[in-house]
Amino acid sequence: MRRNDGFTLLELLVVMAIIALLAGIGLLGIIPMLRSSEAESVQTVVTQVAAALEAYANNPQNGDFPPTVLDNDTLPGFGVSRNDQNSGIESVMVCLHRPNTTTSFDIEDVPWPDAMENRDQDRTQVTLTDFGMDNRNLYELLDWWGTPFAYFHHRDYDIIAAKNMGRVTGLNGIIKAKPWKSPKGFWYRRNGFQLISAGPDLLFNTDDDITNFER
Ligand SMILES: [Ca+2]
Ligand SMILES: [Ca+2]
Repeated sequence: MRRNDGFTLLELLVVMAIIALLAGIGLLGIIPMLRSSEAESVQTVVTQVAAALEAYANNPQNGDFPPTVLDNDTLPGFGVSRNDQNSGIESVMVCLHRPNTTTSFDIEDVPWPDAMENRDQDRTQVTLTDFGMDNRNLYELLDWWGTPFAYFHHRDYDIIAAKNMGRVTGLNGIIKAKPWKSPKGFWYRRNGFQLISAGPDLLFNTDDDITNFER
């Protein structure tokens, strides 16, 4: 009987160890699931903004995607002194929210708080957007993790990559963004644009980036 009790205790320990192991695996399994739901939200917003930009380009009044950098050619009378930070996403925000513009993208629909910020605090003397009192601010759209999106018009892919020009004000200072190339060496969306979230690692051009194209 004593010997049987011993085996029972050992069996109990084995069962407890297995339960602990399974619980550990279960907890580990939940962390990537949470991450992926955040990434899913960002992917949805990328798709929504991309659709709004396609509609923008298809509007004969515009005839093209927003430029990578706002200037007087694309917005006559724009007249801002540029600081070369966040230029792509600022251009997207201005183009989608210019006064009297209709767009399918509504900043209020972004499912995380504080998705719009003017982190580099650049402003202009002309009215840019229909954002009420703050319509002279050059705003950035931020991803779930607080990094401004990067945006590149296809005609600028080469020069931005060559000169390493994509400067974004991340949470911890300036980070660099480049357009993405396929493994075969072709630009993704070479006739369109690239819209890129840096993802949870807060860095661009790494595997967790969330983009408007399949990689
Ligand atoms: Ca800004
Ligand atoms: Ca990244």
